[in-house]
Amino acid sequence: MPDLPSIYLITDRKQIPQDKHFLRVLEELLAAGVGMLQLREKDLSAAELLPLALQVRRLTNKYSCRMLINDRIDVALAVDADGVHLGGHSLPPTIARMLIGPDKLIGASTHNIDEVFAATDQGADFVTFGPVFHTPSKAAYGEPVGLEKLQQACHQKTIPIYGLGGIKPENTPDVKQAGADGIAMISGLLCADSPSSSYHQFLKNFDF
Ligand code: TZP
Repeated sequence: MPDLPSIYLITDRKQIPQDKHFLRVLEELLAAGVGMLQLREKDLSAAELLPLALQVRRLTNKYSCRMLINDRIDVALAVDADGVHLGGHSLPPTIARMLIGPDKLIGASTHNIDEVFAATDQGADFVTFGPVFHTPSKAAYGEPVGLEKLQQACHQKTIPIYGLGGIKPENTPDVKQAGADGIAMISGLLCADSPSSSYHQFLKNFDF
């Protein structure tokens, strides 16, 4: 099983406060110690994503942070990312594994225990599970699954689970208590007044 960090940063450059710069916010978080990042910029075509992915690859290399690309296995290969993160509309993990090889990471988004089992059977290395709570990021992710469902999934899983969706410093200990191996976040890190302080707070609250 890969040794994964307890915090998984997911990007959405559109949520960056207007007075801030996406890559500078990322660099602040990487310098603070974020160890795994998913570049998730779903509105970009492959041609638009590639130059951004190359810039983020340079930063993640500089700070020894693992970088996964959401959905686009081709772009992940092109920038020599550490892996891909697959959603419900992506190629299945079995096919992704054939394409990216045995040494890369495959993450999968899940919303219920059946999806966790399916992702596990298909060779994913880890899953995100959620939304656990109401998320400020968008209603598009559906109704929150809640801590109880997370706990049930965590008790039955055999690969690491990251709780995702509406994770804040104050509910982080509950996610840990439910049995999650880590927490995955967009707004909690990217939109914080001080992203680096927020990262340290999350870390403290998760690894209590
Ligand atoms: N999948 C389920 S919830 C979510 C995704 C990508 C967004 C989580 O965003 P936030 O801002 O960390 O609540």
